[in-house]
Amino acid sequence: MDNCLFCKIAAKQIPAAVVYEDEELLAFKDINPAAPVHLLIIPKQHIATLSDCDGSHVAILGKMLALAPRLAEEHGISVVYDAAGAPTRGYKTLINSGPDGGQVVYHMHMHMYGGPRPWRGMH
Ligand code: DGP
Repeated sequence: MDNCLFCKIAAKQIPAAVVYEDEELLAFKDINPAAPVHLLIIPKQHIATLSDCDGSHVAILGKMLALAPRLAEEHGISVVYDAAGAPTRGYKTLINSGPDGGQVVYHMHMHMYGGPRPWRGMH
């Protein structure tokens, strides 16, 4: 898409702090982090919102979700179990869709938030 910010980031026309890239996906640091770790995972292909997805997008959606635990591991926010077996750390994954969903950039993306709380504007 000609005027899409995240298409331009995917095409390296606009710089970003890239943390992962393959043929289909890109992940980079959010420019305005709401948590100590705040990453965005995008498909390189332009998909405006989750509402534009159907069964033909199962693979790319699955790849986006499956990338999260790998990035969590690399950024120190994976769920780890303490000596008593209780979960510690962890992260939030979020896809905003449309105005009521709080979406601002109309190239579908999944947020990953993690790190010590509090986080800005989130529970
Ligand atoms: P959303 O509200 O779900 O559409 O979130 C859009 C996010 O994109 C928001 O957290 C800020 C981030 N963002 C906006 N512009 C840029 C940019 O130019 N670079 C980077 N890295 N992130 C951006």
